Amino acid sequence: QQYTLIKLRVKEVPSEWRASLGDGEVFLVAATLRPETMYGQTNCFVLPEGDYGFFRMKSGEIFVCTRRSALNMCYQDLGELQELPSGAKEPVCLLEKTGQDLVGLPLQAPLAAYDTVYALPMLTISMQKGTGIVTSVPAESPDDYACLLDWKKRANWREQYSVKEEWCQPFDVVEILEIPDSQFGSTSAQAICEQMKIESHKDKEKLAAAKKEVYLKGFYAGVMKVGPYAGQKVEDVKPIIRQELIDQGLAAAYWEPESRVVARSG
Ligand code: ZZB
Repeated sequence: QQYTLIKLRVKEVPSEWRASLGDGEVFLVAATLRPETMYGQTNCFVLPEGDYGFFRMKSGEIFVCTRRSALNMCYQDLGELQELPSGAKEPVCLLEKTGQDLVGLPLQAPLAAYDTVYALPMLTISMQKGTGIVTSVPAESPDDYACLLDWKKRANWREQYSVKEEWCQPFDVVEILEIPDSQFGSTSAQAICEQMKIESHKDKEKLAAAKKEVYLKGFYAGVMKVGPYAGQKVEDVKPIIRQELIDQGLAAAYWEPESRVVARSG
């Protein structure tokens, strides 16, 4: 699976963390299949109980992600491998934190309309896929729409996960593309979540069906509404936008081996 690794720069690194990190720039790195939707980012998601590492890359930059994805990055020449006394090799990890520790970090997200977006919890993130960090595009991704709405409307969840209102409430959905002649219009995620009566982002089965429904339509029938390629087909501009992000140092190519389905017996 060929992903794009989007680099969300941490605008203020807590000073207690700096002793371990040195002076490298720190990025939460999110794996996406839809780089052309980055204009619509409103926040970023982490798994509160997930384990994340701060890994030093060859460039000197520090990427926050799962250990598993950091190891993949080393084999793709992004990350640095260090040899242990035992002879085993592993990525260079400067600091470890849980997702809950990352909640509330202020981030600069490439191409986003908002100057600063925040890391919020998402309880359904898989740590076995991508980097364990998910960037949020509520206009087009039903999971992201449902999750951002949960933080906006559920004060008790906000309290439980130490989410401040100012990290979610001011962030309206940013429209990025249009699906002509369809019921979905330019906020397909909201439309499908309402149509399917999705109650929360924990509604995994309905959300999987919703994602399937809008994914292909947005990609193959979508027309860009914002940015320098407004008016052009999503399918045509995706590779161009992806390459521009990479050339500007705002993203990197990231490849993931197809996940194997492990059959369990008994
Ligand atoms: C931005 C985006 C915009 C995404 C969109 C989707 C959509 P797939 O096909 O299952 O590989 N994602 C990435 N990593 C994880 C993870 N560890 N756990 C949960 N979700 C994850 O799906 C890849 C997409 O799932 C990625 O692309 C990311 O969200 C999310 F408009 O990034 B996407 C209709 C979907 N639209």
